[in-house]
Amino acid sequence: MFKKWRLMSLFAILALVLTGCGGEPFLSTLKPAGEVAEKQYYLMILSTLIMVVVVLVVSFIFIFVILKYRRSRLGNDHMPKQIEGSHKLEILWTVIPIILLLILAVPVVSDTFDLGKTKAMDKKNRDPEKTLVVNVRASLYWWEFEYPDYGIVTSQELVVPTDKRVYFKLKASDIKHSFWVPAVGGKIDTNTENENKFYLTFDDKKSKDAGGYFYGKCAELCGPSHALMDFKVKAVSKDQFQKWVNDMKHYKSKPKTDLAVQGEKLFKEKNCLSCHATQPNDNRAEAARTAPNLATFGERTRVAGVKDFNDQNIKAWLKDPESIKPGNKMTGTYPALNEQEIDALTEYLKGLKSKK
Ligand code: HEC
Ligand SMILES: [Cu+2]
Repeated sequence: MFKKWRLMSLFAILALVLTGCGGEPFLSTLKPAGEVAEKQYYLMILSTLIMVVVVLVVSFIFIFVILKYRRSRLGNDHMPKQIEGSHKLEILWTVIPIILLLILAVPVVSDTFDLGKTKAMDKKNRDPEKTLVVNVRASLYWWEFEYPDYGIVTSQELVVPTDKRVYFKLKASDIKHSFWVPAVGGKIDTNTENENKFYLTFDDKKSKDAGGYFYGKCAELCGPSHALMDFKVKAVSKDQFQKWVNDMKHYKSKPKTDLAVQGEKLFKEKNCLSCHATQPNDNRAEAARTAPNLATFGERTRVAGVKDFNDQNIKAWLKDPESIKPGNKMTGTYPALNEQEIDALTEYLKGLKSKK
């Protein structure tokens, strides 16, 4: 009896945990926000349905047989009808699973091929307004997004137009990571030895429901800060996207206060510039891009991908990045900063924006 209760409470907890999965439109696989996520969602529903039907039918037969053929009902000497080698039954229980597998296999295979259709991105004279390509590069523990057609590099926050396919070319700079925007689709591995390709679409209405931002994650265990390797996807209308591209192409950010000017100077003196670019038209070799591009840092919603964007968190990051993301590649690479230097750097970084 006691054992049963233990089992029951386990199931109760499991049910509670699972209800957590339904959740937020910016993060939930169960609230698909685009063509790809929808396809993946319906495949999930279909396979679950088939499994449920099989479990129900088998359970029903099981219980029926237990009840109907009890010894107390039929007596000790009852000998049931022998069905060994029955053609009818053999055919039945071979054909039914085959049919179920076919129902599952046809949409899975056809969707898999559909979702892998990336030819459009390799066309020679591709029009970026029709077929947008973004190069994604994953590094311990941050993300870089390059728009090769526009000569723009950003990091941590991916900006995309809604209601059209956005094509991604993905790789990793150090070890294997995996690109995943749960509400929109994926995941797909980012490897060091080859590039993967796929596309996603970001539904306009659903992205508004999600507050304009989807959450992205690294989905491949990559080290102590793997769970903190988050990014954001800002999904905007096509017009807004073109405006953003234009702002980024004509990027000019000048420090506005004395403190910010001081910060800019420190940014050079303290070695920051050796890793971080502060211009979006960053045309260094890819391998030389060793840290997040900070050109639009002042427009971020998060610091280092995980902390709310405010002065306190920027300062905490500059003071001791290790306390926020263990094992990150910035820790210990620059001389210790005093309070005043941190204030100045914070002021300067906050002013880095594409919009005037
Ligand atoms: C050795 C290269 C290196 C140096 C030098 C360096 N950083 Fe970083 N920085 C990084 C890396 C790598 C990250 C990403 C860490 C992560 O998220 O795992 C980062 C992250 C950041 C972030 C958060 C970025 C974001 O997109 O939210 C800020 C802000 C920052 N650095 C500022 C500075 C400043 C200011 C200095 C100089 C005092 C500096 N960095 C020096 C490599 C460096
Ligand atoms: Cu990772």
